Amino acid sequence: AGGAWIIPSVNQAGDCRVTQDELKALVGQAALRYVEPGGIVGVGTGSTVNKFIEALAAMKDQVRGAVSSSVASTERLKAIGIPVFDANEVEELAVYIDGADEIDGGGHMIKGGGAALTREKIVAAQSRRFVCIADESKLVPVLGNFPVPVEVIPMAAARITRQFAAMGGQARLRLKDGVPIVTDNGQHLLDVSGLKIAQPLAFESEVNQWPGVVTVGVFAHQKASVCLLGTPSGVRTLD
Ligand code: ABF
Repeated sequence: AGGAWIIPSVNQAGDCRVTQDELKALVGQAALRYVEPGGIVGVGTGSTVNKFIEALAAMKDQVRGAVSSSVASTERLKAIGIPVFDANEVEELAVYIDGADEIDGGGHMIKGGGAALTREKIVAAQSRRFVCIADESKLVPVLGNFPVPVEVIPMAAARITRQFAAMGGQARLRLKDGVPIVTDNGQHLLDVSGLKIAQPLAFESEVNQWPGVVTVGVFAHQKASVCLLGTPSGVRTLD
């Protein structure tokens, strides 16, 4: 389908360029049409989702609430007055809105750049429909250029690193100020570069069962049912 035309911003040089931020706002706004009035919406994490949350404020009285995938998104939802439910309080959600670090033509994604991959996958799993919102830079022919985030139990990190090395991947512990970051679930994160993931479903199933892996940031079992892609000529809907 086509999509709304946007007025590109014109900078001092007079050339009109659409910023990545404008593309994120475009798809954040476009996602509203997938939110069921009176329903509870599943909400992901990241800067594109933050644009969706900002847009959601305009229809907050039409939604019953949200199930959130991170402390960061919970804080933003509460700040605009949207009730946040625990995932256990809701059996099934009609829709889950979330971003991605990469998405391929089949709707498979790499996610976890925002360190929220575990709760994102949990909320995606309890949603009937996964609407991915992304700027066009995220669409790739094959997943893997973006290092794959993997949430791990700390004591298993070295062994999992060796297992990735055996398949040609270089796993690095995600650090902040030289210290391993700790996720909302109290675990560590590896970022694995050097992989080309042509079979996302097989890759996710294989890595999921390595002892110590909490979540692998390949969303193939929970792939996107539809992707709203922000482009300078409007929103492309891939489904
Ligand atoms: C989140 O959105 C993460 O899984 C993913 O890394 C991130 C993408 O962030 P952004 O929208 O800021 O590019 O769902």
